[in-house]
Amino acid sequence: GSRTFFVGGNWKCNGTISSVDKLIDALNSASIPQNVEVVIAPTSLHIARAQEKLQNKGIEISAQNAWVKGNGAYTGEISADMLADAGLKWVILGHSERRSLCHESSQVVAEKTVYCLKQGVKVIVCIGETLAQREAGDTSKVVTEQLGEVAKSLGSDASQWKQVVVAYEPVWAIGTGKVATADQAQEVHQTLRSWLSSNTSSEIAQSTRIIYGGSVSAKNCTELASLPDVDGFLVGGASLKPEFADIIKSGS
Ligand code: G2H
Repeated sequence: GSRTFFVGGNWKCNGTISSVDKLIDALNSASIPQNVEVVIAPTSLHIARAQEKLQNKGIEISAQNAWVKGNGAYTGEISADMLADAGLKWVILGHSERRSLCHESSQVVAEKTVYCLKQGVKVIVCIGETLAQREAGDTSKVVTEQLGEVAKSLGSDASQWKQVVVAYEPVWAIGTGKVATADQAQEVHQTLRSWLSSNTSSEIAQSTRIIYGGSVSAKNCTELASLPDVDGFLVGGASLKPEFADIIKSGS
């Protein structure tokens, strides 16, 4: 297709100096297909270490979150200004763990998105429904409302959307080993793309990467990667294992 396949590795709150070194060593010897974009997200503490060690030019490093504003009296936070200054090209925003555990609203996620883009940091924005929402038949409504907050801010500015990857991560599939079926994933991805087409522009809908996250593994990635509206993955647990290399290959 016309969209470059995107594979993100979200390391979440995991790692030691030595495990980071080992993961980066493995990634340095991994072959990254020309047509696959690979981004890994270590913890804030481990980013500098990963930058130092990473030699594979096919891989970029991402943060897992950023503060909603610039530098200042915001104890415990990291700003997009710092990410940009450190040479980071990407940040993950609105992961469901941050939405549920840290009470981040879609409004805050949209604000963060705008701020990060302004600093020149590209955004992987996460959306997804809970099991209860899916069972109530609210999946489309929930995910389009979540994406809608971002769209309210970005409008139909294609140059802004080019810096955004949308990660659809059904909450019930995250870290549970319960991956969405191909039909379930394709249905939501298609819904999101047609929503983008109606609410931004067909150009933006066609060019925006919509990636899937939630228990992606070497076993299930090939089928998911073949779906017309799945443009890559955000991988959690499996990004800490050797199988991450196989998941990267599924995109080529
Ligand atoms: C979803 C995903 C990565 P996992 O959170 O963002 O994690 O692959 O462990 O379900």
